[in-house]
Amino acid sequence: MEAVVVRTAGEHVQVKVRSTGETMPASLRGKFRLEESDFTTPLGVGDVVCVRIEEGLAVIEEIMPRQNWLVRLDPSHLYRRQILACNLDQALLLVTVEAPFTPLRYVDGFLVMCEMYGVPAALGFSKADLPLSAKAQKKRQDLIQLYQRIGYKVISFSAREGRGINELKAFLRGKRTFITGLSGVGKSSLINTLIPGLNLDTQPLVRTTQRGRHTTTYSALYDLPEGGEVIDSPGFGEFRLGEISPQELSHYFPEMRSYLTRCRFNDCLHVDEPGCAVREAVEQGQIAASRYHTYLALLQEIQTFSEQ
Ligand SMILES: Nc1nc2c(ncn2[C@@H]2O[C@H](COP(=O)(O)OP(=O)(O)O)[C@@H](O)[C@H]2O)c(=O)[nH]1
Ligand SMILES: [Mg+2]
Ligand SMILES: [Zn+2]
Repeated sequence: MEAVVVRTAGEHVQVKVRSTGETMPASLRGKFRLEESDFTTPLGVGDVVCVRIEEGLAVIEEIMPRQNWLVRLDPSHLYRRQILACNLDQALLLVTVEAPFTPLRYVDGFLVMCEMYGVPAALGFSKADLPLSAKAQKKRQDLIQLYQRIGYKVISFSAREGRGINELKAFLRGKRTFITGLSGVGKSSLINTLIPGLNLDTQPLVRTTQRGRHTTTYSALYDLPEGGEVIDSPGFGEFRLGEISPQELSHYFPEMRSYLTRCRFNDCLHVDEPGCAVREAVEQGQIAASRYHTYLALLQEIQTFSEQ
């Protein structure tokens, strides 16, 4: 029988059987663990699987080929990779400039990951109702403009007041969307707004640090009332990239692509080589300095990783 993985929390998996719509716990046969031991778990939310039902338990016999996936390096193991979600139409990162503070490096890391795996990415600037200082307000506006100019879809919204929610609903309708962002950005609050009656747990920020608490410890897929599905996830702290070469990296920055053929050396890494068109574009303001800084930081991380 065919089923879809609708929840993963470490080894604990739940599937929804296609024919009956029933959700039940699932177990993985040992062979999957051996075959894909460089992964933390061999499957992710959104995977299509073949199951055999045994006393209320779905025994997973096969994982069907994936259309795409999002994968990061597992922060708790040097070489292991972690599947974040599979078979996605798009991914949405929630961003806040304050409460909690979302580093740009985090935003760009997410966007590069989505580019690597061919998943269309969008940004949701959440908590639009929060009063911000003039400086923070300007920063929020500047960032929205920066990412729009690069070509990413950006939606500003408030789960609390409803501002922007219709635009979000239109964006999500009929699609399967992976939703992520730091703890406390409002992922579960948004999903509760989209799906009345769901009542996912939400948690106030830690007052002194204005950071989120880890409430959601699993990834789970939910059906939207107007069609489509969203995947809620724990607040991943970082998106470390595996399986990527230094030469490849700049191709995952869409605004750099048109300059790449104009560098003097065709193996230019855009660090300190003479005649680098990317660096020139940064100096002239055509490529944002913040994006270039992330590029350099990611490049260093990749080079360190491949030397290990
Ligand atoms: N002011 C305001 N607070 C929000 C909004 N959305 C979420 N929050 C608050 O932010 C905190 C974290 O929300 P939660 O949904 O648990 O974040 P998650 O960790 O990303 O799932 C909670 O105190 C929420 O009430 C919003 O649109 N406006
Ligand atoms: Mg949550
Ligand atoms: Zn260059």
